[in-house]
Amino acid sequence: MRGFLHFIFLGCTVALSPYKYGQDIMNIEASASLLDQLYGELVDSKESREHKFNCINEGKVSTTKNNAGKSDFVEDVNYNERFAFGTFQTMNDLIRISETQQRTSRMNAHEKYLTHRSSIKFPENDDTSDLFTGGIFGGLLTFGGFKTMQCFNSNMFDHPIDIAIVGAPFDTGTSYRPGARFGPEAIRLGARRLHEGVTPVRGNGPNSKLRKVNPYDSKSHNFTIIDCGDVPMTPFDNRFALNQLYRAERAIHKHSTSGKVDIPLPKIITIGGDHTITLMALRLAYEKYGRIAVLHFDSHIDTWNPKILGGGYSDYMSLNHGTFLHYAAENGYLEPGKCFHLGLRAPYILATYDQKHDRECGFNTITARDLDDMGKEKIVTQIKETVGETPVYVSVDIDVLDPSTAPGTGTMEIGGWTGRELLTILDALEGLNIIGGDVVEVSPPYDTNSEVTSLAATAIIDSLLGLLIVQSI
Ligand SMILES: [Mn+2]
Repeated sequence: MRGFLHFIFLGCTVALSPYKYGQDIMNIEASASLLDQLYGELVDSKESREHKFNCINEGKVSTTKNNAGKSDFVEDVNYNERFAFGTFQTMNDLIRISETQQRTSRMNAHEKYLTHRSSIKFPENDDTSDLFTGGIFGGLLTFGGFKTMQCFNSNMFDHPIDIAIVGAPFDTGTSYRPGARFGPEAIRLGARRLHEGVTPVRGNGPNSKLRKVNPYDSKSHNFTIIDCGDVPMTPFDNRFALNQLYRAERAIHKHSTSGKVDIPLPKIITIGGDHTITLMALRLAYEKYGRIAVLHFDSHIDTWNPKILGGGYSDYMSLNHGTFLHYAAENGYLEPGKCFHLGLRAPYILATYDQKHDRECGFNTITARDLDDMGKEKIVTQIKETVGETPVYVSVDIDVLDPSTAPGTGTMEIGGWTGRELLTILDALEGLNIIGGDVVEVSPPYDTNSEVTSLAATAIIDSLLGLLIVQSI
């Protein structure tokens, strides 16, 4: 086979050892190549044989024997039978081969092919055991292949959930490019390859407990992880849509937990959707856990006073993806002074006022470039010392990443973190009391064909899953 592939790649253009008339016929005859055996007439056609014949005659390929004692130009034993090449003949001679002779040769060749071809043993016709488990492309699409159920149906509340993944297809709170309503399904597509198999870099070092976590191997942990699908959110009225999300996530919290891990409530990872959706998750978290420390990975502050961003002409237009943290602070959901912006770099609108207002909303700031000066260790140490035991919600706006890493988002800002840098910081949050999180602002219409932004979001959710699981192992 080596010689045959060699032949293909060279395209008959390199003269190795030209065939000379009178040379032993066995130099070009050998048993069928493996490729011929596997694919039969698909690759071993009359035309290909004629082509090979010409190449040899014109001295464009070698007929030198290789180490295995076979011709470099591997042929099968039926060479003569098919085309009556007792001796080398010109193509004119070939054409004169009788129809009967050709038919007989072909039948003989086919008989040989049937004995050569690879065999396969199929399961019994009624055996479906390999049809309902695993596989990248089989079944309905869920995140990482997790099981799904009707999580919002009260008849299902006695079905346990420890960690819920839920989509929030909503993008009518965006100020620039829309499209994030398509984020949840795109991120699930990006998660097709997540499966059993420990990630060797999870957890930033051999002493991390994260190193042992594999969310997709149910044998490696006791969590019941469910993909609840997407919440039906109307695209016609933001107020009603956000209320739908709130009620859906509230329903998830009504599920029992499995009892196999030490958590009081199901924990929720929300897939956005534009960043407005986080307000509903924070409202729910506050109702269950009290004031929350938000780790807000984003290039923008998102604490803008609605009078600055949105115009303030109506309540409806005031709540959007750049003001939701203002409302979270105003409603008392946030633990003042224990919240962080991470990766910040976008311009303010009214710089002095925006910064003052942001501090009043309770936030500390670590900019994108602070990573260069402080490094991961100092950043994470500052976060952990500040947050302490406070319940933590991790909200990741995909625009915290540099546009080269995540172009598929609504409001790109140059100079962001790479995927590796973000994952390194996220994994370093191991040890915090994380009660939930989200990934938002993935806008697939602006993504590349290779789904690079969705893939980044997939990895972030993977990291969040690890952080939730590691607390109970
Ligand atoms: Mn944001």
